[in-house]
Amino acid sequence: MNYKIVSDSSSNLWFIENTDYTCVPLTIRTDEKEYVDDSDLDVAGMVDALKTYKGKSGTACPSVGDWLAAFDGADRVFAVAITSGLSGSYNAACEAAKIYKEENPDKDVMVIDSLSAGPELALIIEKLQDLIQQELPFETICTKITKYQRRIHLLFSLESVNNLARNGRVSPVVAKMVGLLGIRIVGKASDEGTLETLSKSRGEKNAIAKVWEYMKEMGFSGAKVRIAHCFNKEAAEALKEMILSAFPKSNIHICACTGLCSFYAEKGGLMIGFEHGTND
Ligand code: X90
Repeated sequence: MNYKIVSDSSSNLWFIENTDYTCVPLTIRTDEKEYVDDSDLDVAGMVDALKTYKGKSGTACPSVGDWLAAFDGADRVFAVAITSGLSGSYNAACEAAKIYKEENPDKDVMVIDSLSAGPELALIIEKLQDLIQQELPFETICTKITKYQRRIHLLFSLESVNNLARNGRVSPVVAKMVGLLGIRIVGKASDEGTLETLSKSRGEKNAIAKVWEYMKEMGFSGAKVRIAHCFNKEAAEALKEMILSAFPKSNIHICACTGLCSFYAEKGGLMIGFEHGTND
C-alpha cells in the first residue's frame, strides 16, 4: 500500500525529501504574463515585475485535472489545500478525489481543508509524514490529522494588503488601514479560514512583538513553529530569537514564500504557523 501527500503550492513546499510528495501549482496572472508557482519560478523576478506593473493581476487555483494527475498511481492520498474560505482549490481537490475513487474503487483520498495557508499547511504535511512513517492505517491517520488541526494556528504580519484587496480577499476597510506608511496588519486565520485582523502596528519591531504576544495568548508553549517570509528573513530571524529566548527548545524553521504566498503576503510579509500546547 503506498501513501502519497499532495498539496497545492500555497504550502511554499515545492519538494520534500524522502517522501512521495507532489506540489500542485497555483498560478499568478497579469494581462501580459502567467507565473506558474513551481520550482522554475523566479519568485524575486515576479515580485519585482509586479511592483511596477500597473494593470490587473490575480491568481488561479489548480484545476480538477491538476489534482487528479498528482494523485495518479497512489493507493492512499492525503491532499492538503489552501483554505476553502479564500480559494477554489479545496473544491477542485474534492472533485478530483471523487473521480479518482470512482475510477479506482480500491483507492482512497482524504482531502484536507487547511482553513489556512503557507506554514500551517507545512505543519499538516509534516504531521502526515510522521503518521505515515509510523505505518498507521489510513483511517487512523485521517482521525489523527483532523484532531491535529485543532492544535495549529496561523498568524501573519503584512506591510501591504493591496493584492488581497484587489482580488476581494480582504475588505476595503482593512486595505485602507495599511495604506498608511509604516503600518502593518497583524492578524490570524479565522476558524472559517479567512483573514481576521487583530491589530495594526507601527513599524516592524512592534508588529513582531504583537505576533509573539498573540502566540502566547493562543497557547504557544514551546512546540513547533514554521515561519514563511516574503523577502524579510531578518524579521523572521528576529521573531525566532524572541521565541527561543522564552522557549529555547522549541523547534523553529524559517522558509521563503514561493509564488502564491509572495503575491498575497507581499514584500515584507510574515506568516507564522505554530502548535499550541506541548508534545508530551
Ligand atoms: O484560488 C486562488 O486564486 C488563490 C487565492 C488565495 C487567496 C489568499 C492567499 C493568502 C496568502 C496571506 C496571509 C495570510 C492569510 C491567512 C489565510 C486564512 C497569504
